[in-house]
Amino acid sequence: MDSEISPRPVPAKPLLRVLHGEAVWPPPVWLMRQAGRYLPEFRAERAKADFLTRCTTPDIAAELTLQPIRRYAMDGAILFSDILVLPWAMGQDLKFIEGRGPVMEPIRNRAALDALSPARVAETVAPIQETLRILARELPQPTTLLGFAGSPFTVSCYMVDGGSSREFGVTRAMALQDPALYGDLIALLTQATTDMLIGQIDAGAEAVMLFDSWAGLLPPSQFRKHVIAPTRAIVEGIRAARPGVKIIGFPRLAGLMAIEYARETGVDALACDTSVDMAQMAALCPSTLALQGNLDPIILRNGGQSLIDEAHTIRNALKGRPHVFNLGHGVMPDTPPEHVGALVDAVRDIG
Ligand code: 1CP
Repeated sequence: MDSEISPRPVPAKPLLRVLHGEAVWPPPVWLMRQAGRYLPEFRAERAKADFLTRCTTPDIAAELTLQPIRRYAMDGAILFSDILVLPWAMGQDLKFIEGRGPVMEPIRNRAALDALSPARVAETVAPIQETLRILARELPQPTTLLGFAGSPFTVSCYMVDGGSSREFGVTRAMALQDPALYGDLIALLTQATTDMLIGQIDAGAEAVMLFDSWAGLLPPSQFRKHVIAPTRAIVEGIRAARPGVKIIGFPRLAGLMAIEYARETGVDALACDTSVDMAQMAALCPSTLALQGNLDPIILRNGGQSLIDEAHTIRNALKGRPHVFNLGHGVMPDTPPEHVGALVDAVRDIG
């Protein structure tokens, strides 16, 4: 049918088409943290191995990635892994503690930074490459396989503070008080992230996403230095090595700085957090820039008619523009799985 309407061959995958700057209706949909504790089949797998083992055992990681695809036929499948796998692969001690989150041996001086070994990343992440190869074979044809990494700033927050925090005060103080040390850490992460993402692409990732969850903590001068500049270097590094691969950037809670981020980094898609009015963002960005987002995860957890209405409001605000429907942050663990089904149906309903 499509070929009768459009004379040119259209790539089959809706999500990739949007990342190429095409408006697709209804928009493709996937959700951040779509593999997670809200799914009973995820909790069943979870009992079998600890988190890092799950990330680095190809059969388990592939299974966890596929679970939400089987249930909801999402347009995107995001590799099951974590942004903290990179510092762990460089030799930094990492544990995920129930109820507390990640705990790392903090990097606070030159000796600790020098002890990190980017040379060992390729070997440590080899099982993750294998996960991507399995997924590239097993995913349904229309589903786009997404690789990812944390952005240098957000990963540095966990590395320097040593775990989760609301403010990441130790990291932000180091950036001001010891700019040489902090700059070297960001430079190390920029190169290691570029290399790791190229490795993911070579193993089958069709597009990649950079999570900068804590970007909004920085004032503009620091944001330009530690978010925009490293992200631009990663985008340029990937483009030079693997031309044509699409990149999604997520500068969470960056406010107006997100516009400068999109322009200056050259990402193909800007993922928007819950605070963004998508119609306003669309008016402020070039029409070829894909926007991703941005339903509030609490609205998803809450369900009901307000979920359907809000999903339609976001979708309709971006009609005619390249848009990937998603949340503004990850699925909450206590979200009823049937709400996710209702959301996907609402996004795809064009009746
Ligand atoms: O099994 C468990 O309970 C562990 C929970 C879990 C999961 C499922 C963690 C611990 N990480 C993940 C997977 C994960 N993390 C994915 C892959 C799959 C998917 O999205 O479906 C991705 C893309 C991430 C990315 C990630 N990890 C981010 C960026 C996105 C965001 O949520 O802001 C961050 C900040 C992390 C760090 C992290 N990993 C896990 C925890 C508890 C944390 C700390 C979060 C915090 O500080 O608030």
